[in-house]
Amino acid sequence: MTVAALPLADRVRAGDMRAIARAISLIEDESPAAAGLIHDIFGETGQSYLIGITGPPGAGKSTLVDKLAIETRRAGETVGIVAVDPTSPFTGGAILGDRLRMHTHAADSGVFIRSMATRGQLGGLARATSDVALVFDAAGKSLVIIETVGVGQDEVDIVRTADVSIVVLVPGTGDDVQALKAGIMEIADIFVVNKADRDGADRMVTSVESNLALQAFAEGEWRPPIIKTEATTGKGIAELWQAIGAFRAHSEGQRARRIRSRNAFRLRELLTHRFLEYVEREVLAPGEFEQVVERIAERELDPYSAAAEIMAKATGRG
Ligand SMILES: Nc1nc2c(ncn2[C@@H]2O[C@H](COP(=O)(O)OP(=O)(O)OP(=O)(O)O)[C@@H](O)[C@H]2O)c(=O)[nH]1
Ligand SMILES: [Mg+2]
Repeated sequence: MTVAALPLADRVRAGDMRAIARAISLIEDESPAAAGLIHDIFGETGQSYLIGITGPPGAGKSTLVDKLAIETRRAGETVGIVAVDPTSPFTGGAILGDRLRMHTHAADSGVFIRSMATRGQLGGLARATSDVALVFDAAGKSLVIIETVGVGQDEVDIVRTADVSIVVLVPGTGDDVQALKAGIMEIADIFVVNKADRDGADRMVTSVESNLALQAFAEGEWRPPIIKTEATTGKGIAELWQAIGAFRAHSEGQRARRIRSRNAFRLRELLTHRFLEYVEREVLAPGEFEQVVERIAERELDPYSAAAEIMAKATGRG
């Protein structure tokens, strides 16, 4: 039997690039076949080390990830990269970015990159991103890097439940404190201050330092290091890779807990999605959801009572 004739899951497991691409497309299109594929491969996943990278738009995350990929390849790792590209699908930004980045690694079959454009539904995107990570995992990539913009709880959760969470900050964003408030500070295992070639990099480092100084770290507890990088030139990338290694060694005993919370997040997200889908399809008549929304708009009904009514209908406990 030729490789192409094998079931998709087997070809993914064999690390076949075209099969990986096909699997990702199924996931992206929310094809029912994607659930079957995840079913087939899930048992063997959990091997890859997941690196989550987040930060404000334009912080240089993609540039950093590309340089980091090169560094990890030197260390003998194989890498799958999935980036959530916030660019509007109308501008084709994701596709263009994808092409440019693939070009960087074109000669290297050890790196696989896929960007996913946000299509408005962030929840679906979080699900798709974690599924793509599973595909890379099953395909035998030793590292999976997930890049998301640090906006929206789902995207932050993806990174929070990775094996290591990296938060990228940049100097000169006007108000440094503003960036610190973005709700992504708490999740960092490692801080990166990128664009260190710019004015204010040291000030940014100091801001993060003073933020960390407010927290009480127990004896032997990991204290997030702050790494200055210049993603465009690759300066600081080796230090970042070292910090990842140090965190990995330090947190070995906690990895199971991370995986657990990753799976809890995934299950919760899926259930929420499935339940809503069920309610809209099976419980409510066509257009009923919109009618309820209309009644809320008219102040005839409050959202709590509306939800209670729908819950009662769905559970038969009216
Ligand atoms: N001066 C300077 N520019 C950088 C550095 N790193 C990245 N850039 C530039 O910053 C811009 C944004 O870089 P990206 O890597 O696309 O940033 P991103 O965080 O992935 O952006 P989004 O995915 O759109 O949020 C590009 O023009 C990069 O060339 C750096 O260290 N120094
Ligand atoms: Mg990017």
